[in-house]
Amino acid sequence: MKDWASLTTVEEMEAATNALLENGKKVGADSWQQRVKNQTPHCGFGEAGTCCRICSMGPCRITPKSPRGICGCDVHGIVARNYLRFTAGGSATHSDHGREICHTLHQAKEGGNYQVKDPEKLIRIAKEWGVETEGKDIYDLAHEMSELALLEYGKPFGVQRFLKRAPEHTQQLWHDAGIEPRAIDREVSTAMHMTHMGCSSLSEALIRQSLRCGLSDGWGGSMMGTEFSDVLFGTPKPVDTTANIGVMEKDNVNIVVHGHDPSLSEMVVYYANDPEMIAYAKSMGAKGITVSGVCCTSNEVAMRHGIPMAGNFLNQENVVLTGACEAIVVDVQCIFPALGPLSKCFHTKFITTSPIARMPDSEFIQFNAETAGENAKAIVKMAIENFKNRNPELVNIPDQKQNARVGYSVEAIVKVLDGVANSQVDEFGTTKPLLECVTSGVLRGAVAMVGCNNPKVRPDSAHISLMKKMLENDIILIVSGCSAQAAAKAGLMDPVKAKEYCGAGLKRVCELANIPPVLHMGSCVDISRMLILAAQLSKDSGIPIAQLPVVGCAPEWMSEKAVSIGNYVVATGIETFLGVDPYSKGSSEVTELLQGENGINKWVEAKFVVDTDIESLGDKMIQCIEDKRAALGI
Ligand code: MSK
Repeated sequence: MKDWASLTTVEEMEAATNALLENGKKVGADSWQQRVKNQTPHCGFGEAGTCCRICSMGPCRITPKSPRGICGCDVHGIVARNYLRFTAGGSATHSDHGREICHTLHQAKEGGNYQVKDPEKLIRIAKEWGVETEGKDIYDLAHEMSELALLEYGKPFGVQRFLKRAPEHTQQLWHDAGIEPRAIDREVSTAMHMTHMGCSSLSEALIRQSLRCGLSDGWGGSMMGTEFSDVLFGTPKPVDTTANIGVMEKDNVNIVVHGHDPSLSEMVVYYANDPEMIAYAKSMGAKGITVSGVCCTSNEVAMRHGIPMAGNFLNQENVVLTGACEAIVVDVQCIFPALGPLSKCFHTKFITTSPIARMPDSEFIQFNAETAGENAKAIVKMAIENFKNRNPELVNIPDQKQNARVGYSVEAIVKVLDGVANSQVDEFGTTKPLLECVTSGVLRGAVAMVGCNNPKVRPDSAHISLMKKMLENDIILIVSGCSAQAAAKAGLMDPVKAKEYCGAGLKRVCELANIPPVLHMGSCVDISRMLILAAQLSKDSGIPIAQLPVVGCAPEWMSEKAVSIGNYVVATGIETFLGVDPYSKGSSEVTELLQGENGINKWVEAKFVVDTDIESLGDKMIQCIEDKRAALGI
C-alpha cells in the first residue's frame, strides 16, 4: 500500500523554507527568493543565447533587424560559441577538481593526513594503464600514478587513457566523429581559442568541440577525480544516513560542509569525531558536534561516512537561517557569495578555504594537503568556540528528516544486484543480473538523474515528480549531485518505505537486493561512475550503449558543469533529457544539431531532448525507454 504521507513533500519543504525566511526577516537577511524577484524578467537575448560580448566592438544582440554582429557573425555562430564557452567553463571546473585530487594523491604517505584506503583499486587502475605493480610499495605506486594522471591534463600527444574503458563501438564513433578528447587542458584551451573573435563561427564545428571538451571532463578529469578519490578515501559501499534540514541538532555545535572537494571535508569529519574536540564542545555548553553537508561535498562524506545531508543547492541559505549553524565551511563550486552577508546576520562563521573560491565577508583559512590536519582542527575549534555566540531566540531547525541508504558505487551496485540473480562475479564483477532484470522486463530500464536546482523550476519538484513517475513504471534510478539529495530529503532513498512507490517488478528487485529504488551514486564528478556502469552494461550484453533502455536526465540543472556533463553523457550514447534550455533556442541550427535527428545524433547515436513541461519530459523519457526495448525485441 502506498503511504504517500510517509514521504516529505515539496509543499512541506517549502513550508519549512518559509519558516526559515521568517527567521531571516527578523535580522534583515536577504534571500535568493528575493533576488530572483529582483532579477525577473531575465534578459531575452541572454536566455536565447543571442548576445555576443566576446570582443569589445559590441556587445552585439541579434534581432530580425540586425541579423549579424559587427564582425558579421550570424546567430548560429553566436549561439554555438556561447554554448561551447558554457561547456568549457564546466569542463575546466570539474577537471580542475580532479586535478586537485591527483595532487592530494601525490601527498599521500604512510601515517600521513592522506593515505591509500583502497590499494586494490589503485593497483587495478595501474594495470589498466600498463604500469608495473609487482613488488612496488603502494605509496611509490600512488605517486607514480598521480604523476601520470596529472600528465593527462597537458600531455602533448595522444588521447585520454580512460577512453579505453568505453565499448569498442563507442570508441569507434568518437574516432570517426573526431571527438576523442586529447589532453584535458588542451580541449578547454581549444574551446577558448575557437570562440575567440575571428575564429570559428560554423555551428557544426563549435558543437563538435563542445562534445570533445565535455568528453575530456567525463572520461578524463571527472573520472580521475572519482577514481582517485576512491583510492584515497575508500570506494563507497552502502551506508545508512539521514537527510533534510532536521539533521542539524539544536544542542550540538553544527558544522556544515559545502562544495565539492572531499579532501578538506574528510579531515573536518575526522576532527569532529576526535574525543578531544567533543570534550571541548561539551566544555563550551554543547552536547556534541554534528557535521552535515550541502551540495556535493555532502554527497562525498555521506557516501563514505554516513554524514547526514542537510540539503541541496537551493538549501544552502537555509542552513544559516536556522540560527544554529556555527560554521559553514566551503571548498569550491556552487557556493553562493550571498553566504557572506547572510552569515553576518547570524553568529555563523563563513569559512572559505580555497584560493579558487575567495569571497567577501568570509574568514579565509587556506587549506592545503600538507597542513590538512591542522587546518581542519582549527576550523572545528573555531566552530566550537562560536557556539556561545548563538542567539537562542533565532534558533529554528525545521523538524524534517528522512532515512536514506547511500553509497552505490559501480562496485557496490554490481555486488548487491548479484544477490538477485546469483550470477558469478569475476574480479570486477558483472552487470549480468541487472541486465537479466531488464531483459526479462522486471525492470523496464534505468534513468540516470543528475544535476542541480534552479529557481526557474520549483525547487526539487521536477526531480521528485519525475522519480516517482519512473518508479511507478518499474524504471530504476541512479542519481547523483543535488538530484540525489532531493530524493534523500523526500524519503525516496529509504530502503524500507521507498519501494512502496514502485511498480511490482522494481519493488521485487528492491526487496530481493535490499536496496532503495533510487541509488545514490555520489557527487557531480561521480557521473563518471554512471559512464562506467553504462560501458559495463554494454560490454556484458554486447548491445551498444545507445540501444540500451537507459536515459539521462537533468530536470533542474543550472551550472556550466551541468552543460559539460550533458555533452559527455550524450556523447557516450545516452539520450539526455533537460528541463531547462541551455541558452540555445535562439538558433535553429544549433537546436537542430543538439536535438534533431541529423545533428550530434548522427555522430554519437544520441541527442538532447529539452522540455520545460516536466510531465511531458517524463512521458518522453518513458517513451524513449519503451522504444529502445521494442527495438531490441525485449
Ligand atoms: S552541487 S553543480 S548544484 S548538482 Fe555538485 Fe548541485 Fe549542480 Fe552544484
